[in-house]
Amino acid sequence: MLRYALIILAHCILLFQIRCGLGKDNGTGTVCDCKCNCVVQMGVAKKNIKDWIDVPNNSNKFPIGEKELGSKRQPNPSSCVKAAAKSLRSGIYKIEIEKLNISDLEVFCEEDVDFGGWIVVQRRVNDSVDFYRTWDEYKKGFGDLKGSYWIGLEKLYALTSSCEQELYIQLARRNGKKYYAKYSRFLIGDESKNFALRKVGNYSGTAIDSLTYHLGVPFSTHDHDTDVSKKNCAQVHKGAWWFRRCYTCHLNGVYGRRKYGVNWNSLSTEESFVFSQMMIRPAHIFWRRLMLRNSIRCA
Ligand SMILES: [Ca+2]
Repeated sequence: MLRYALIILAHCILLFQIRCGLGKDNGTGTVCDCKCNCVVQMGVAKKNIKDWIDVPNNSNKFPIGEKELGSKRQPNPSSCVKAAAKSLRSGIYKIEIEKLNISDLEVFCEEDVDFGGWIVVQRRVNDSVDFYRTWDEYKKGFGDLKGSYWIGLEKLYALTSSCEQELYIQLARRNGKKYYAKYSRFLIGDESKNFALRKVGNYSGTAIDSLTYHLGVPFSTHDHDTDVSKKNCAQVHKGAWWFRRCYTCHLNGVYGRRKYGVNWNSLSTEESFVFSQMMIRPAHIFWRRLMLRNSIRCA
């Protein structure tokens, strides 16, 4: 009985914090409820992140784990959630990847999708960048940050293994229709595991799940065949991916080629998408920071 009472009490506290945080900051003076539209909630979320960033260094309101760095130059942030929090604009920012000893890696931060704070790790917009490349090239990364781009498996491993990440995939058809697939977790293994796709979490979105089929399999390139098929999937399909036998999605295929193109089979097996973008963002930190900020204000 006591257990149920505690569960109900915990729900009440959580609901109060959400309503209090969103309601106080939406500028309307009204308490926000489930009818709030996404635009309002996105604005509130961004405003709260911006406020948090603007808190003076000597404030005791920083979330646990954040330290004042005194007169030393502050290191670059480790994610787009913080890197783009002041401007709230999509574009190129510098982040650090501690695991690789990189202090100023330029990345593209996407601020206009699902509350922002996303690091773009893959993008296809045209055929100007060749994606039929070697293991070393896929390991290091290639392309144009503002155009077609692959961040590199080493960096993807370092980012996804440093803290829990979620994944957001955008797709667009030639007829203009847009889709998305969101996965609650995204983790790949290190090079000794051939950067295998280790976690994808739960799917949500409009694109229908095509990625979970690839869970647990290593990454393959034409010069590094690790797929379970007798053939070399990367060579046959002119790309590189977490191939199994061979794929239900392959966003690194030949741009514009219908059959071996930029494919997402649950939507269409005979179509190359004209736009794809894969993005990652820390899964818990984003919401924990937002809620902490709100709970401080409401206290
Ligand atoms: Ca094979």
